[in-house]
Amino acid sequence: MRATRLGLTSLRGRRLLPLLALVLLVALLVACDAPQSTTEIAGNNNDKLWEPYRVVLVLAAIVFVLVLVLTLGFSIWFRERPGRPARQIHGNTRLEVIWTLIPVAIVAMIAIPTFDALFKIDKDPPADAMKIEAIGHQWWFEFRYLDDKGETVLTTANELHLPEGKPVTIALRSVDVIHSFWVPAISGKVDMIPGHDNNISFTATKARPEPYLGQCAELCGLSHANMRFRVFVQAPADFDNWMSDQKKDSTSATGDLASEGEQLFAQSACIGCHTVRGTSAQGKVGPDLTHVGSRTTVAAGTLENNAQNLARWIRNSADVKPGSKMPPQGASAGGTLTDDQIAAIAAYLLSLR
Ligand SMILES: [Cu+2]
Repeated sequence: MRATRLGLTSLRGRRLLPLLALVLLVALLVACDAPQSTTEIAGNNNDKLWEPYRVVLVLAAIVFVLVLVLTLGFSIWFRERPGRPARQIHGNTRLEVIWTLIPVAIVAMIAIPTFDALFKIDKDPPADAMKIEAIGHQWWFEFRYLDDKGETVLTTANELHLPEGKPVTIALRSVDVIHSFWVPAISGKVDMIPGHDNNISFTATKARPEPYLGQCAELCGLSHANMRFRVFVQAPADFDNWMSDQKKDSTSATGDLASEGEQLFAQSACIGCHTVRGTSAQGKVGPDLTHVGSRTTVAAGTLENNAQNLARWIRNSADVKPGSKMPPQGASAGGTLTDDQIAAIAAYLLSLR
């Protein structure tokens, strides 16, 4: 008698375990910080995308519960019992027609709000929309701010600043393979295709001090996962200040280490690929470094921007970003610069604010 009771308890315990694990998992997921969430609406496109998203969510929940209940129910109600064999059924035209028509109706219910939202998003931007060009590179984003004639007034990399409440239109391009521009909280993703111009237009609606995280959303090679960018949505006056600061050429470094770094940089291979406006560095292959010290991250959003990480990047960028196109500069990795020289160049780059 005692043994039976013990046996029952442990059996019930074993059945409860998966349920408890599921509850724990849900609790953990709910507590998750979601820095790249499409449910956080910080742009007018996401506002329109919410309608079809909600329809899909509700329909999916109904289908999930219904299928689960019926599957469990049928397994129990029609199971084989002593003296009653399970019924074998082959084909039922009426049922088959019903379960073909139901999904057709569901797809139609999803399609109507989806197309409606797509057409709303695809509307031409207003004539006074701010013009930006975003160019995908393996593996970083180049951003160019354009004037009314389409001339570049400012080039930056991996950090996009936008004024709150002002419409922007972004021409999406690529210099190598297909990439995709995606800031989940602000707008849906659009591909950046070599030789073909795509566009995305939206208005960022919520300024905040922390950046919105963006990510390349098209598998584009070894370091695709390390191809990130940040979007800073600012109050219009703050954005204007940022813009006028960024438009200025760089000034000479102050301090011994940074000055030494400035000289080393001007004589190094760096200037073949990078631009620092106001200096002899006019390379166009890598990111524009004119105000690199003012950015919050290096290596396309992978590392915090500080002297240590900059030095690590210069020494051997592939150590941070596998497959990186920037050749290693540190003597220890096959380059020509000593650790002291790299530290000086990192100090110079940080001084470019
Ligand atoms: Cu990618």
